[in-house]
Amino acid sequence: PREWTYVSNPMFTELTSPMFGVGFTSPLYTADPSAHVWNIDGKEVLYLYASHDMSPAQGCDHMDRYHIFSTEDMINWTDHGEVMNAATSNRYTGTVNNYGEEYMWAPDCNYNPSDGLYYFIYPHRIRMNGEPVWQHFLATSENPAGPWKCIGYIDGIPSTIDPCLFVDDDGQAYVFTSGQGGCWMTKLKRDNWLEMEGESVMLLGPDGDVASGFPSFHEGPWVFKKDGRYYLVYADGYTTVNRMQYSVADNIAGPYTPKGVFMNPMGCNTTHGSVVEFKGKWYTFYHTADFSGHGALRSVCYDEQTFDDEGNLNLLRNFGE
Ligand code: FUB
Repeated sequence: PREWTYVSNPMFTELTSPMFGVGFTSPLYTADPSAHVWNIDGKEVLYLYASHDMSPAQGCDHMDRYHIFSTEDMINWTDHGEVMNAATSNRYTGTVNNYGEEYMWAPDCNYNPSDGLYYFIYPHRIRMNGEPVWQHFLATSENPAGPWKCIGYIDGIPSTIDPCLFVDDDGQAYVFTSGQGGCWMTKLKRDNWLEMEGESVMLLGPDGDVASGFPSFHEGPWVFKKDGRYYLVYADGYTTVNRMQYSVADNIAGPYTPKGVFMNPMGCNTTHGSVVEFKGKWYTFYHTADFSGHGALRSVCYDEQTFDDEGNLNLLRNFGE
């Protein structure tokens, strides 16, 4: 039998849903977890930035808000509530709230050492000149769970999804995104994360990972650094479900060497996750749809992640397909 270590379920919340009305009570479905560890008042705290699944009928095209979670022990989780939604963001963009066109998908967050602020980044599909386009918005806060103030979007990144906001040891920030045929890296200006330093570059194409013998890059890039090497984790395009693969590089801009699959499908057609070190152990966060039985109502969970002697990610529990 499958056993999941969930973050948010069974956690029930009251939602206002265009489909079900005001005060509709539902499990809080979450997906696409981005995990970060911050030092808060001398304590290590793990924060989780996730997408929020809401409607089985409309699926991902209905996600328009976020919750943030935190833990100090990987057992007890705090839900910091609804921290951002399309209506809030629309106040900045001035666009009309129009469900179905204004999705907000997999977010991330990072800390900017130069101004001491946390930056929440989220891909928001909006209409520009009548055309749908994904923009990567930034919201800042003095605290890792908000309250957030939207400051606009990073103008110039190709219309892509799933931003991973990675800050290197020297404080330089990069955004990794997926779409338009591959994985993109965008370097940000040191003194202004709303602006790009140069152009976005494609790091991995859909067929870049030939070593595994399967179609490779699909979406959901996540970058972490361990022992001086950059690990790029992502969902592949394996049949109708996705597995998680990874590539490694000595330089952030590559070349990235494909290392293959480290997570088989985990009870959902999409996969998307993050790998993080917390209090001496490593964890991989991902999502499964087993709790709801519906691929558009996902739940975030995690497993401990181990590495072999060469620093390769060991395969996670293999529940098969
Ligand atoms: O959650 C919406 C989308 O589904 C994400 O952006 C993708 O990575 C996939 O998980």
